[in-house]
Amino acid sequence: RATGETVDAMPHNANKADEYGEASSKPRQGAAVGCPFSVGASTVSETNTNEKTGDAPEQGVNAASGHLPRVRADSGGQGMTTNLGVPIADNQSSLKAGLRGPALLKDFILREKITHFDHERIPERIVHARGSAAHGYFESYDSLQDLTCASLFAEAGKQTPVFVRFSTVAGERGSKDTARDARGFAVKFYTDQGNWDLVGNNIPVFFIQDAMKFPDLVHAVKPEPHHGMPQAASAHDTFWDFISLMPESAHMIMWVMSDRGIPRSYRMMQGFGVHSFRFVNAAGESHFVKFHWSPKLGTHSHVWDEAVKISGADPDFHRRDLWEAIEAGEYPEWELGVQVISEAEAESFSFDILDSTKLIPEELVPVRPIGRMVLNRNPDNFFAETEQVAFCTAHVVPGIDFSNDPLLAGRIHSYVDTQITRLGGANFQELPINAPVVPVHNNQRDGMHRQTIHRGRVAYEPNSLAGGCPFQNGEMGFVPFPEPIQGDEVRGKPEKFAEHYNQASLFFNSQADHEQQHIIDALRFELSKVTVPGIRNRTLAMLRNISETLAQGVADGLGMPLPEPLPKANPQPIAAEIEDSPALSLLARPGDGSIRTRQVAILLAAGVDATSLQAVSSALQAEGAVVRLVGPRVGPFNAADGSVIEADCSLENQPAPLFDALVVPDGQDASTALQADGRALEFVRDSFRHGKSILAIGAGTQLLEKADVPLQSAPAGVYEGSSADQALIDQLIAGIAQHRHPSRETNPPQV
Ligand code: HDE
Repeated sequence: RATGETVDAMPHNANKADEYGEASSKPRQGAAVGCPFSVGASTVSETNTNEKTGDAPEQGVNAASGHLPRVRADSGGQGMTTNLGVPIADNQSSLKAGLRGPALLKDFILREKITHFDHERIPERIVHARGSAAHGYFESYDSLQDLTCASLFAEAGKQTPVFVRFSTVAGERGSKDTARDARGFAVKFYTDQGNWDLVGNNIPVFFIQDAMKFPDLVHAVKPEPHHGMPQAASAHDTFWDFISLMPESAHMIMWVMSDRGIPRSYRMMQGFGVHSFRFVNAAGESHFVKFHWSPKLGTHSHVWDEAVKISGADPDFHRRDLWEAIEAGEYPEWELGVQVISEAEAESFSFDILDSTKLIPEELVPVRPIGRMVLNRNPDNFFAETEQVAFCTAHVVPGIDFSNDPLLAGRIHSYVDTQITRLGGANFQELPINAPVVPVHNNQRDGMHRQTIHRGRVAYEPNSLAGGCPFQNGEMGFVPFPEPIQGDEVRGKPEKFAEHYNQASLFFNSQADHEQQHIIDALRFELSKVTVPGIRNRTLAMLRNISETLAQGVADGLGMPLPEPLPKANPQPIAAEIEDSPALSLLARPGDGSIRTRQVAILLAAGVDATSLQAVSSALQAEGAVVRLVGPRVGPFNAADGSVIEADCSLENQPAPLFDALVVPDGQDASTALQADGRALEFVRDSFRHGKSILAIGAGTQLLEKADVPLQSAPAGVYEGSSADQALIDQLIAGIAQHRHPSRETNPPQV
């Protein structure tokens, strides 16, 4: 929809009457009425005019748009055509032999339209089907030439366009955003030496050690094959059956069951390359590296009850959050850091750096910041960009190479392979979103949907007819690190891979008290959905090897006795380097302390005190928060002073879990009306239960009392006052900046 004026200018469909009876035999009136949307009225952040039709597109600030304009289309001011450019006279009725007669096969316009429609869907991704993406750029802090010859790190300030897709793993394409799951964090760098895809997750480790087990893992977590349930959930028998038989998953399970599995926003989670990769410099020297993305807004999560309720109220919660922030110019930003390890150091650890179920604690090897990434443009078209983007771990550039992690090896094969089915052939890299910004020259030819028109008669090398072109780049090209390799062919794993619990314990022990409790609660929930007692029991036996407190807490929650610990694959204890890693808690990254983009609900009803409402609203907006006025219905309400205040959303369409904080302004009549509305009481209770900051002014406090908020115990993050003075508002702002107030949590919840 373009603008308000355009809609008002078209109060009804003036062409409609021409579609019936005699009038339909004459051609329609033409473009003027049928084309109300003027050029330049796009809702996306740029006006995109098709280069083929004339004006050059506006480039915006993002260099990534540079290679997309040639394929962008915008129908503003254009007449409708078939796919072959034939002008279409009538888009309302099929061609018939007589008004009540049969439709005619020769109606190529109808047939083209329906045929195209019939083929609009492509297979969804086997995992990570549900996702959202954005364009942006990466900027290098320094020259990293001592470590890598990768051109994107060549000098300080160098910018490289990126396209980033975030995703859940298990759910289908239309599933909810707030499922408990790992999140994909896939970054495509369009470097000037080709595309590099860093296809990571928001969790630095993985469930399994070897690609051989990936299909089993995915079959176990996906909906059970006989009845297709549950959707986007790991809380079922087959998942926990597999996990409890695969103790190497213990560490990853700690992460997924922690608050990391239910992030508040894609903008507020870390990302990790997971595997060890190599940086290789121009002299051919190699270092192992682990990649870390750290969000400027800090790391924050939902609580489980909130995530469950959001999935009903707004299944697109994370998609909307990312989209709206970028449209508002609040560009999300992450810092890229690397842990750099020499071969010798790698040997010295108690764990194997080729084992993706292990991380390298930051206390052992600090993370060195090397650049920042800013996402500053939403895609123009979800399908063409977010759906068709093809990330592949095989896409590396000179200066970046693989390690021998056996999980990574499988991925190097899998991603290219899966795109061939998903995107319909071997030419998927020619799709605009996948194409590099540098020219492509080789002798690969033909295949489904080939776009390039190769000229000349030579498609082989060596050749003399084309002067040897395209020629090999030699040492200027991608040269694999010449790692000396020796060994027998064997199906097996190195010794250190057999230690499964040290880092699971490290993670659990490094969490704050409430974070530990959330892990216990999550396991209680998941295992209570498991119907086979033996699977619950075996999982408890596995948890005993991680932490007795954890195992006992979960067992109590299930009403079960503790079983014997699971026998260990490696009965010899291996001493871990450290037993506490503060960096593993979400609290380690509180963010920049601002409340920018935080969503705050101000409840209102007839008789609300306009002064306190407006004072809080303006103060919050001045801090960059997004304020929504929530009424019993949308539309205007008379305030106590006779002014009119418009509610832009309602208790019904925008319930409490969608907000970060709640404000109840003064106004006796408004408070009385809200106290009589069960939805308003639920709004307060959910805000309280989910640890949100709550401010009540004057008569607004009565609503909190009616909702059983235990005001007498002065709960953290609940602020009251007789008027909206600055000190009170400052308390609220500081409270929102803390994200939430876990000290209010009780088990079970009191409110
Ligand atoms: Fe993936 N994974 N994966 N994965 N993965 C896919 O590729 C696979 C793994 C990750 O936004 C698929 O294009 C194997 C680890 C992300 O488009 C597929 C193994 C990590 C995305 C595939 C793994 C990931 C995928 C499905 C074990 C974190 C979404 C569709 C050997 C480091 C990318 C597709 C996007 C997608 C295979 C394990 C992250 C089937 C075989 C570990 C973020 O190729």
